[in-house]
Parts: sequence; structure tokens; C-alpha cells
Amino acid sequence: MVTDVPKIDQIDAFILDIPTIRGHVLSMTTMRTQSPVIVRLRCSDGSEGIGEGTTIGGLSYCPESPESIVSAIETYLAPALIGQEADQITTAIALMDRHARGNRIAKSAVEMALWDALGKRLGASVAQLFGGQIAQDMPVAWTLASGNSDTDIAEAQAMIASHRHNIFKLKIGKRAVREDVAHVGRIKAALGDKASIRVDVNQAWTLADARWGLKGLQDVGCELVEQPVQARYLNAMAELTRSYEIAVMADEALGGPEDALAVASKKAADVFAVKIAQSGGLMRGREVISIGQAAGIALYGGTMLESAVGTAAALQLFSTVEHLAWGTEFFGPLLLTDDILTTPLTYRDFRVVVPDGVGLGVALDPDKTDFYRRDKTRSLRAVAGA
Ligand code: MUC
Ligand code: MG
Repeated sequence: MVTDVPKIDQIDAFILDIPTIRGHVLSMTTMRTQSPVIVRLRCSDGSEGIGEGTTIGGLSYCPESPESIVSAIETYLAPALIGQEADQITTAIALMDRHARGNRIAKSAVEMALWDALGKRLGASVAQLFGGQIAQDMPVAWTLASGNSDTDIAEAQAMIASHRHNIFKLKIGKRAVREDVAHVGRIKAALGDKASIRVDVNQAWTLADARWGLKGLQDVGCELVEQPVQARYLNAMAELTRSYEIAVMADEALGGPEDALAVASKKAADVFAVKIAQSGGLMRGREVISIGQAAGIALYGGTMLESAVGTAAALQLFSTVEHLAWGTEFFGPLLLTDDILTTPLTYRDFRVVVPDGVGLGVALDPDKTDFYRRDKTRSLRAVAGA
């Protein structure tokens, strides 16, 4: 008997524009809207998968934008994959790499949809496809980035009181180093031992700034500094890693397994912030995790401030990782004024819960996606043929 092998029939990508709950002030931009790209992939047997490719602040964070992600998928990745066997994800990854250099976030969004569809066909979660779920939930940090110390303190106190977060990442790097250190010190003094305080500089400092900064930050009780200098300055990262007690985390320096190997061999970080999109997909993200584990580098689940679809993918993958020493920051959906799932993800007791179910374990609410869709001429229902 010949069984029909499901083929990839259709791949659609569209941008949502969802307001954030407040301005999110980063060293390179202030976000007031997040624009996730949602991918919907349909297979010849009727099975479907969804994925997400999201970046931060237009083109200010990395070389991909929401518009470039859609364009790369529609113009290059989808034509390369239509007609291919939907189960052959490794082949699909190789084909995408052959047809397009870079464009990691676009590739990641398509790959995510392939894993979701495969899981649904097999009746398995994506965590099962990656070897099996170990964790049911995981610690989840919140980013304080209002731009004002008093507002940040009030926000953190409310989060602690409601048992939503007690790990806080402060976005710094926009002001002078001493002002930033004073800002972090005020927040740590107000919250005391009730909170873990970390900072993300998003590459804004020179090495000289960073020497002052790391010394000042560890003196005020900050536990970790993320990407203090430019991603390509691995020697500077290595100097900072060995010179101070405060942990140094690589984020923008990690664009996939090759970068992870370079950071590890230069001893340029104590911690990897592993992001699926920045790694180029779940498979590459898993490889970055393995390189970190092999090198004795601690792990942290990072975010591109994805909506709930990308966040669910991260929960599925990281639930298979044995030890996440620094927890996660999978709070993306909470930064948005609205959720796009039929059943939102669960945040409780300072943790985020891995969704149950097949594939990514989540479903899009078509009313919400229609409402937030930038190109409103085609609704999700029309795309789905429903
Ligand atoms: C980044 O650089 O880590 C993650 C959390 C947040 O607030 O911003 C992002 C990006
Ligand atoms: Mg970062």
C-alpha cells in the first residue's frame, strides 16, 4: 500500500501591529508597538502549522525587519519549499539555507510552522519531537524599561506582590554609565533581597564604559550584565568576563551555532541568552544550547519579545533542557495590550507554564489576528479557506 507523503502546499506570512502596554525604552529605540510576523503553513493532507518571526524596533536591533521577514518568506523561502515533503524538516532547513543567506528570523518562523504541523500530524508536542519534556514550567523574568526609576520600582513591586515576577532585567545604555549605575542601585535598594536584578546594555558601551559599568553594577548588587559591548567585540567580552564577579551574558553575539562556538572558545561569556529566532530556528537553537552545555556556559531562555506563538515555541524547546541556571524571559505576550491565542499562556507563581497539547500547544484567535493584521485585505479565515 502506498501512503501519501504530505507535501508543503502553501505558506503565508503577515505582520500584526499590536500596541505595547507602555513605552519600552531600550538603548537603541523606544518601542510602542510590537510587529510579529505570523506564518501559516498548509500541507497537502490538510494539516497546518503556525510559526512566528519577530524582531525588535524595526531595523534598530538586527538586520531583519518585519517587512524583510515577510518579503524573504514570500519571495524566496516559500517558493523553495512548496511541493517538498512536510515531514523532512532537516531538508527544509538545508533548502532554506541554500536559497537565502542570513535571514535567520524568517527561516525560524517557517521552521517553527513545520514543527507545529509535524507535531499535529503525529499527535505529539514539539517538546516530544525534541526528545521529551523535562520541565512543566520555568522561572520568568520581566523587563523594567519605562525609562524612570520610580515607575520601574512601582512596576516591580506590583509584579512581586502579584507573584508574577521577582527576576527583573533593566534596560540601560541610553544614559551616561554613572547615571545608569545609580538607576540600577536605586531599584536594587528599593527591592532588596525580594528580587534578582540584571541589566541589558544592548551593545551600547565601549570597553572603557563597560569597565566602569561592570564594577559599579556589581557594587550595587546587580547579578548579571547582558551584551555590554558590541556583539563582534569578543576580546572585550572575554576581558569583562574574566575581570569581574558579575556574570556576563552574550545575546546579540549569538547568531547561531558558529557564533556560539566562537563565544565559547574565546571564553567571552558566562551565560548564553539563547533565542530561537536569533539562532535561526529551533534546530539551531538546540545546537546553541548544546554548545553552551559542552563548554560549561550557563543557559538562559531569551526572547525577541515575541507574541504568544513564538513564546510557546520557546517554552516547548526549553522544556527539554535539563538546567536553565538563569531561568527565562518568556514574558513577550505580557508586554502587549492584547493576546492573539484562543487560550492565553499561563503565568503564575513567578513562572510560565508550558502549554499542553500537540505541536506548539497553542491556537490563534482569528478575530484577533484579523484585527491586528497590517494588511487587512486578507483575513486569516480567507487564508485558511474557512
Ligand atoms: C534583548 O535584547 O534581550 C528581551 C527582553 C527585552 O525587554 O528586550 C529583549 C531584547
Ligand atoms: Mg538582550
